[in-house]
Amino acid sequence: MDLTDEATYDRARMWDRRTFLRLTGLTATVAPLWTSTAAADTGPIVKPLPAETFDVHGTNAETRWGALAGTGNLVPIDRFFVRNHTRTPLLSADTWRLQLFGTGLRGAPTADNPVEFSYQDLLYLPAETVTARIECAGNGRSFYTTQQNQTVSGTPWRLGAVGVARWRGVRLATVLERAGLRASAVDVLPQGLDPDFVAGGVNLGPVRRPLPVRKALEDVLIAYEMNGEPLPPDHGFPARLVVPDWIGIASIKWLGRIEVSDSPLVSPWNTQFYRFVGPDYPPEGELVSKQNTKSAFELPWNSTLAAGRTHHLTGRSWSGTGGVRKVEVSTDGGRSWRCATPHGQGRGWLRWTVPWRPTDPGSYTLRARATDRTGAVQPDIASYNTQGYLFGAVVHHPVTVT
Ligand SMILES: Nc1nc2c(c(=O)[nH]1)N[C@H]1C(S)=C(S)[C@@H](COP(=O)(O)O)O[C@H]1N2
Ligand SMILES: [Mo]
Repeated sequence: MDLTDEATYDRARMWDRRTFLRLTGLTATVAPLWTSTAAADTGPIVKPLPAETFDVHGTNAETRWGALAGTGNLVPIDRFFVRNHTRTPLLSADTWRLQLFGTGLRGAPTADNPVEFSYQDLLYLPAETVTARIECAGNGRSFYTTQQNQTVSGTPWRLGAVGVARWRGVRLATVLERAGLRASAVDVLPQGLDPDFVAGGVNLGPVRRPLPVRKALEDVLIAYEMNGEPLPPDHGFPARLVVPDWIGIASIKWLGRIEVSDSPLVSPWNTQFYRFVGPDYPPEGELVSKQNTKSAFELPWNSTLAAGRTHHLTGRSWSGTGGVRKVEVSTDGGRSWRCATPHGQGRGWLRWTVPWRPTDPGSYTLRARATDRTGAVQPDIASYNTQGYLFGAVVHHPVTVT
């Protein structure tokens, strides 16, 4: 960080003082606290996981959609899903460094002698705020089994592995340029500081997945704030990537190192996982990068509704392929459909509502289907892949009317 550079100094001076104090104050007080109290006796996730808000799957916690009813466009931190390959590491912002190295940087710095940025350095760089959705590629996976009777491997999420937040941080482009990005660079490989991931007895190393420089320069953020708070430990403190519209694994948490290369990079997270594999795909599989389109009701699974009353069903639809144009809802098992009405403002997804007055008690399935801006409609059947990625078919949401 060179404060003799006039522009840099000016930005430092102009920094929103409240944010600055809050973030820097935090590094002195709160971070050591986490280190001393939480390490021994918490599970893989640090924040509380009340049963009415989360369904826990091993090291992961999914948001229960009923817990989003009545919330605004952003998912509050205490309800935001957590996807951990291993566990949340407790890092100190004081000792943390972001290290960049590789043949795609001027002078080709090595991993042993990288270009470094401290937490303070990031805070001094020009900041940007974006509202963006993060969604796990496996979101909806359980429906391959429950709706399509297919066997898939991986965490059996319903639809709660998705959330929208306001992220503040530095553009990855800014950091890459300051680190000396060369025109010949093609890929970057961001790595997390969480423990190595071991699968089937094999240590696959730190969680990491390459990203083309083209995407890295377009809209990727190195975020240090979430919904106006310093990034919470479970969501990547001190800093994480936010890669809009791409599958969640691209948004590496607890960012520690970024290799920048003038040749393509690989990791198990783009060669072994997060590929479509199965009868409909080539033998080597197909890379999963962009998210698809999904819809969910803000109702508990198997919830009970009173007959003879009007219920204002609410839900949200979202798409990695350029936003949602229209949402239709069926309350009679897909025989008839009517348009839902959008409500609220905000990016990341479309919130909608539709009135429903069930007359007769019994079991019903609610369905919502979105049309994206390209005109593509959520299908009835999702195309099978062995790891159950990108379940984009219409979900059958069971409710009981009494
Ligand atoms: N270092 C690291 N980054 C990670 C992961 C991880 O386990 N380790 N999980 C990824 C996956 S698969 C997803 S879906 C998102 C989830 O982000 P969240 O836990 O903040 O909701 O983080 C991604 N970044
Ligand atoms: Mo994920």
